[in-house]
Amino acid sequence: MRDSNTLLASSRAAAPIREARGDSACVASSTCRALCPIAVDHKIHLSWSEARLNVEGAALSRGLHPPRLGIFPSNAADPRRPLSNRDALVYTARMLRHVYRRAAVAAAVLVALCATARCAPAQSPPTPLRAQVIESYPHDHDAFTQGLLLHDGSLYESTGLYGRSSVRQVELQTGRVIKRVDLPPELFGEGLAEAGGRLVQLTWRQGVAPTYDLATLARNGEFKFAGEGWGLCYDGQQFIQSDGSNRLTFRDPATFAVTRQLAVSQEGRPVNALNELECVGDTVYANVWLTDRIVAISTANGAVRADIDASGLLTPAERAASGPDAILNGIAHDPATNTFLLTGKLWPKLFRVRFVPR
Ligand SMILES: [Ca+2]
Repeated sequence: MRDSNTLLASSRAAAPIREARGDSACVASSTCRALCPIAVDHKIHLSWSEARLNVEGAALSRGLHPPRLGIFPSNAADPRRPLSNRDALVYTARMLRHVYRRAAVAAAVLVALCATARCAPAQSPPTPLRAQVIESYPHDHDAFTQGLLLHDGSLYESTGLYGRSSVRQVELQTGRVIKRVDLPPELFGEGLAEAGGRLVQLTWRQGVAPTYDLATLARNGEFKFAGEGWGLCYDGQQFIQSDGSNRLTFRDPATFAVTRQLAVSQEGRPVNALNELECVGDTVYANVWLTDRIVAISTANGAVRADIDASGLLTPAERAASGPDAILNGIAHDPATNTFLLTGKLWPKLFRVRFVPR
């Protein structure tokens, strides 16, 4: 298997195999989905840059350094241009040749099975849900909430703004701050997650993520990272980070090194401005910045599974009194009741909600 043309020729020759098996068999195949990220994604009209992101993520997850792939010539295409079917086939073949070079023949058959428009499934619309309020609690209306999490029944919060950023342990029922550590004035606090008895707090543009002892909130280290920090959650194996784009970055919990990246889309369109996150199983819940919307994202393929309307939590009077910066931002899952705690920047209240059909 010397080049992509050989793979392409093999793919064309194998087309009858696909037809014989039927599209549904291929669509249902997890192997197909795992090995053909572009082929599956191109059906939902990812752009070149987004497809590249997913290929690089696939390489990282297999221990390869993305630049070694070299499958996307820098001047090959407008990065915003949607992939055509042929483009997807060519680059899927090249990706597979690099990632699975020892199994190139099998890869050629898989390309044929997976990298066709009819084989790859379109994204189905997300389930429309809304936030049904169960209970509300007081919340510090001076807290510019950037991260929220519940761990063993204790509520932790990260706040932002220069000179006002902090990490707090908060009493849920009263909103009373039990413990608080302020950040230096040059750090702008962002997302917060817990792993192995340690809290990790992102900062916005400072490239540093301070860590804290969960019991005392004493600062006990820091990670360095590139780019902007927005939301952060921990899925039990890896940190998952947002940066204001439609990209989720998976990070090693011990080193914070990037292990995978995933483009988030809804019915083929990128969902940008992903902000505060909450990991629940194989789903990431994300606030969409400047909106009352939360999206539930599959960590398998970046597709939005549910689109949640969280408007109407504050009354119009509460909203008006809180100012224009008082936007929804803060999701914490309570596994004991399978409910969610939601709040916002500078909000006077925190809500326990259930996501129910609209
Ligand atoms: Ca959270």
